[in-house]
Amino acid sequence: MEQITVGQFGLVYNAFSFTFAAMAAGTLFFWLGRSQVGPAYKTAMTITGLVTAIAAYHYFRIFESWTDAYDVKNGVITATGYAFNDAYRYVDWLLTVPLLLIELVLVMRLSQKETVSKATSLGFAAALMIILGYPGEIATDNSTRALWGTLSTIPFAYVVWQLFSGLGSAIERQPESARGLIKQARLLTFASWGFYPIVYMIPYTSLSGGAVATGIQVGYTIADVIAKVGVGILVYMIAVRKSAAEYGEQGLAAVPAK
Ligand code: RET
Repeated sequence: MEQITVGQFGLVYNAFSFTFAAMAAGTLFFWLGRSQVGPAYKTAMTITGLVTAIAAYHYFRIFESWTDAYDVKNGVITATGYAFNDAYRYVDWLLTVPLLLIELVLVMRLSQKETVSKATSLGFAAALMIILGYPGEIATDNSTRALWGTLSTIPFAYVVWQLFSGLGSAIERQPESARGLIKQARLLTFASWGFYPIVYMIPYTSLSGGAVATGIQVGYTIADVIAKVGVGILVYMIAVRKSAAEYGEQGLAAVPAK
């Protein structure tokens, strides 16, 4: 384990703790928000809450793994010998990244054929990106890290291209009132996703030891909050706005409860 300082340990500890709370609160908000949207958007809200629920569980485990990896006594920190487990993060991504893309596709309410084909191709590429990234993340030498990172960038580039070109034409068919928000959700997805490969490259900077481990953990954590809770809030706003456009401002009350 890298030798970290007590301050670095505390920073990561607080970031994990905050993120567990944000994911758990997001889950409640998104699932309760189902009652505020029309029937066509309820599945999108269910999935948005599922993403944060899966992440809340994993942040709880990540937090525990972090506290198991170090001992702080009398202001001195020592590694316990239990390695911090990076697999929780990658298993979390493996489940939630395809779901995040599916939530974006669902809220657009495309034809059934388009929904299935876009959700499948985007979901598959996202899973491949995570699987290829993992061996690099746990590698101890920088050249193995670079090799897997480069391979993972291929499906990553496909997803980004699909978000901009593939979904681009579909956006023009969305209700006028929701178009701006959908573009914002796409931009926030793009910006937050772009942050992950940058964090992955921290070991190539002049930082060393504990600063690298701290930068990676805090960086991925910030990106996760934006990608899951931030994008989720935008998806909720899109669903509310599209429901109003399609079912009428007062119309939602008239939609029979299921
Ligand atoms: C890796 C490895 C290096 C190359 C690339 C990567 C991309 C990771 C991404 C992760 C997105 C995660 C999300 C999580 C939760 O909400 C795997 C770091 C391109 C884009 C959105």
